[in-house]
Amino acid sequence: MQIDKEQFKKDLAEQIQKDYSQSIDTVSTGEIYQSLAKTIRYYISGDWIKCKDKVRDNLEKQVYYFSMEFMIGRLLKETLLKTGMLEDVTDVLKDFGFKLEDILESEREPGLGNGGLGRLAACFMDSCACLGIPGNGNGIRYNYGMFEQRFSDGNQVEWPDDWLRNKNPWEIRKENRKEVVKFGGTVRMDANLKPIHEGYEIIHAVPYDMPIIGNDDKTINTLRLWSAELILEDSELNSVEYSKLEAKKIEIQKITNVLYPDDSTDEGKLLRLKQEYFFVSAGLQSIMKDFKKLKLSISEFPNKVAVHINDTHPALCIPELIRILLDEEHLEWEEAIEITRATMSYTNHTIMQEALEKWPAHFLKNLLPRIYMILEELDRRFNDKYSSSLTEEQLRNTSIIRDGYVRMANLSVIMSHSTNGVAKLHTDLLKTEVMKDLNFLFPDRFNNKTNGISYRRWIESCNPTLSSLIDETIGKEWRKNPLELAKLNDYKDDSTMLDKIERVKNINKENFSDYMKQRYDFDIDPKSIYDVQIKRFHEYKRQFLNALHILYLYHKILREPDYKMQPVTFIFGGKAASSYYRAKKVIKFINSLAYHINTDPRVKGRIKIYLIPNYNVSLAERIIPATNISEQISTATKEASGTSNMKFMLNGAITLATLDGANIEIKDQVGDDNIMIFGLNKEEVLDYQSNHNYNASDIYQNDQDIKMVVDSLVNGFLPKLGYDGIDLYDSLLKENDRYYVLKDFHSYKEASAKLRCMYKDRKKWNKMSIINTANAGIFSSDETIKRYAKEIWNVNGDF
Ligand code: Z57
Repeated sequence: MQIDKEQFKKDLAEQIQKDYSQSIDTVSTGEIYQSLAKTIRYYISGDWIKCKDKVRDNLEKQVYYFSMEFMIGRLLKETLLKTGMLEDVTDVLKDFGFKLEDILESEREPGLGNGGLGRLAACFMDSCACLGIPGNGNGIRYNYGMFEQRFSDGNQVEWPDDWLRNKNPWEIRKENRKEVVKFGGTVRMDANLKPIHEGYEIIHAVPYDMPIIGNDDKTINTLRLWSAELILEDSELNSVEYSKLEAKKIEIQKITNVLYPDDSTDEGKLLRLKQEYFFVSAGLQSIMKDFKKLKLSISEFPNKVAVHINDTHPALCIPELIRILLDEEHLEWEEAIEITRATMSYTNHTIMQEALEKWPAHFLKNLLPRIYMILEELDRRFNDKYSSSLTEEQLRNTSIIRDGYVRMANLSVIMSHSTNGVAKLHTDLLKTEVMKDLNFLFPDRFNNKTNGISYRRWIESCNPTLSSLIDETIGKEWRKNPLELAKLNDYKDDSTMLDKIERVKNINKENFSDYMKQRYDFDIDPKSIYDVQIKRFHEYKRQFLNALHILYLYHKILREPDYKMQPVTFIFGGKAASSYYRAKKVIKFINSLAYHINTDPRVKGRIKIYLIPNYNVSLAERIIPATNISEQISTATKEASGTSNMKFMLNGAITLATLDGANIEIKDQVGDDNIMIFGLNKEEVLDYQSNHNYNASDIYQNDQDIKMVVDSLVNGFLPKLGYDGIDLYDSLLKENDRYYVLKDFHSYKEASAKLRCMYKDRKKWNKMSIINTANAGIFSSDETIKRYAKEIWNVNGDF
């Protein structure tokens, strides 16, 4: 967008005056941020309207991506980059005496997600807009986002994340587009066998829309987040008791008050179920309203609307659409089912049993009686149709309702036309292990869509130094077509280029080190290797393995005071679910280890370790460009895909990895020489799991190094850890090490040593680095989204 700087200056000053009744030289950076964001929002509003009109007038098919989480990160810088306003706005702010950097820092990050799943949704929305695909997000406007993580005595403490306190300047409240969501009550059949739902409670859902901006402001889509509110209709005025209003209001607002801080665990809570139905029902009702305005036959619905279910959290989309089609559009069951299946598609993000959602049937029956009736009918029809062709076991594995539980994953596969996994290995495991019986019934529905990442945020915006070097070297085309990065392969032996690659990384490392000093008063030697593991704390991700290995190095240095090694800084970042006891113990372990190592003069200049508090998108943007080694060390088969692995690779880090998730595809891209693989593979893990022949105590008893390291969890070697090592010790020896930490210990240790040793040959290292960046093109979420658009949603865009 071409802007007139002088005009923009006036508009900004005027906005500040309107917002604060103050002049620009008396407001804070936080206040400027608010007014600046609003000014930009007004600038793009014309394009936003045009885009909505175009989609409607051309009867274009639209995608609605339903997700409990959209971890969109800060928006100002992205918006300036995409609209091409970055330079002009920087100048305008300078004229007013402000630094853009400071304004950017004052934006609060919207914490509307936990981890990979939520960030993926954000990358996908970005790609849809940039590819000109009419794709909208539908989710929840949580009052409190992901908690703020602090440490006290090495323990994680959760603080509320009051992200809306200073208002969200990007959103627009649309009260006139509110919907009514019904909970509770009973259903009876009238004389014509039509269901009558009575005695329910109504909750109003008010949408807040945010623009999702494409490149060169070609397309602006909408992220619609729903908020639960008490809105009194005139008709109710006589029936509500004034004194009870406040209590009722709080009760209602509870529904969208907090984001569940659980990642990959099934939190069987009634409130969570309410959240799920709330945004599903509001979203589908509003989609249906828009569709009805088109005056088409209802059978056209799947030709104009694709609904995507991001994990099973929004799986109630299925019975909700059927409800609307039956009860409000008066269709017959067969047609309602057919339309619903043709509309819905589903992505599975995990094979971890504890994360596959199951709801107690009575929950659903009480909270959503009409929805439950529909689920029962779907289950009955499924049984009718398939019971004769399936064994009893197959039927048990596939049916929707069993043993008093409604299984959301089965529902999603049976009632959608597409189920995809998020990396090749993950999809294979779905088809051959976790969902093998459903795959037997519906082989054509299963497909793979390996995850991807947005290049706008994960290189162009967060790593301008590397981006400019790439521009200088191969031109700017890669910014539109990431596969062009492959041209960098021609420079892998060009020593000037390799020097430049090194210089860029060093600049990024210095910047990061400065930031850490200034923000956390932590000293990092920019010459040390930056070895990074940033992700949610989960046993299967094995931060524990990483930390045990650091403990091993510590012992080794104490034992061999002259041990020579490349200096390394181990950096961790991540939150543990507040209820995840063991993950919190790993955090405590790392913090204790960090205390002892960082204050011990005997290891000075060799190893340092730091767990950065409150890891989030903004921190990731600082850490990833500065990283040398990317730790992707989950137990094989457990990490569905991973996406930080792709971000690191793109920014030139070398991956230290197990053969899990998308690591395998990264290896295929860069070749065996440019990644460091270790550990058990899928076959070995599956073999241990089915034969129950893994014995962790054996390893512990027969291996001196391992014994020493494991013992020092409980023998007082780390005084700061206190008794908190006991649970971790037990996880290895009493619980037989469910994630094969001890089994993989040695191969991890050796892989790590080898990789750090390779850093000495800087030329070779830089070559590996450039090869990683050059071959990261296929992991652009643009590429992923093109496949979703063609193979699942059947929608068009400008590609
Ligand atoms: C979540 O972030 C993921 C899976 C889940 O079942 C839930 Br709940 C949350 C992650 C996977 O663990 C990653 O491996 C994957 O890359 C990401 O989803 C996006 O697909």
